[in-house]
Amino acid sequence: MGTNGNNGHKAQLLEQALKPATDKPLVILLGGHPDPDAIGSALAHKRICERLGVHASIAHVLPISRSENRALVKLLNVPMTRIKKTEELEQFGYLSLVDASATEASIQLPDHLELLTVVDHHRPASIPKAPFVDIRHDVGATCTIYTEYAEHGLSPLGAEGNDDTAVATAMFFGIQTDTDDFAFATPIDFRAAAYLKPLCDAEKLSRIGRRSITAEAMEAVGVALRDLEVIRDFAIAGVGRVSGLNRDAIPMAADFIMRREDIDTVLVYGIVDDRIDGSLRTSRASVDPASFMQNAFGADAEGRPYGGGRADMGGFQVPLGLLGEVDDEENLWRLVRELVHKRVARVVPELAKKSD
Ligand SMILES: [Mn+2]
Repeated sequence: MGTNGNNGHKAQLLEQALKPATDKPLVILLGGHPDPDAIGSALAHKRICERLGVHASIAHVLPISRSENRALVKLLNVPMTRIKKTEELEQFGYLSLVDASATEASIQLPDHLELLTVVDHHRPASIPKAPFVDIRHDVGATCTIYTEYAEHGLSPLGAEGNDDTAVATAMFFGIQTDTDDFAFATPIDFRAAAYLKPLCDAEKLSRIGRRSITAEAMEAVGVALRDLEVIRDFAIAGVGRVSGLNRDAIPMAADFIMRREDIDTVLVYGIVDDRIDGSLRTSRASVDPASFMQNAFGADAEGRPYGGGRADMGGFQVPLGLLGEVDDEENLWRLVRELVHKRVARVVPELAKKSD
């Protein structure tokens, strides 16, 4: 591969950026709800830090929301701490970001925290300023980039009698999930996965990959199927209320309904905490999820659209506002359902006729 020399160089630059950071502990702070790619990359990064004598911890702010990701953390004993307050970050002097190029917005970082490294595969809103930045768009996962560092860095996975099984297994699963089970994997992702595979715990990989879902999420999918309305090739379904921990039941239900052969666009919504949370999925090239949701739900008082853009392409969140004061859950759901149908009817007019 013609790029190996270059990426070997990147591994050296990463080590050079981390090497002097032995005077204060470093935190790898994960953004959003930690997913397998972020967790696998964080483990890989922590391992590099350890080899260099840098004390590194993995932390996250938002809960791990998918049960398969909780299974990953549990089965592989991933050392991760959830933090809720800025004070809990005071002890750290250095910051590393993996699978993200901006820091988690839901927490204020201490001023003295110094951003050392950024490794990511998403398009950044702005290029972050740090001694080491490696952002690539030709790979499907950040774990792929860390696999290349492992191959070309100072200590390959599994070398020197080290047991790197947990790290390799998490990294493989990170590539697998971020590439949609390799459907969108690039040749570089396949190459990385091939490097990791013999180092993985195949039994654990298969158990994590079974993707158990919580009883609440399964119940939510059931509610969605009973509520399902189909208008030509468009489907809409509400899941009722789901807890914040199980909000992924909404995209999960959307993905499941998308498999129905006679539809190509689906919108699933529910109540999560104090907001309406939804997911739009489409396989039709002419439907742009961002403008669909903007046409249906508009924007907030500051002109920010309720959906589209950002990380979750087909996601939208609308605050309940005054509706949140309705005490009766059944009434609240009826109102939310009516509101969503009314708004979606702006884009799918037949829905209004059907709801009458
Ligand atoms: Mn990723």
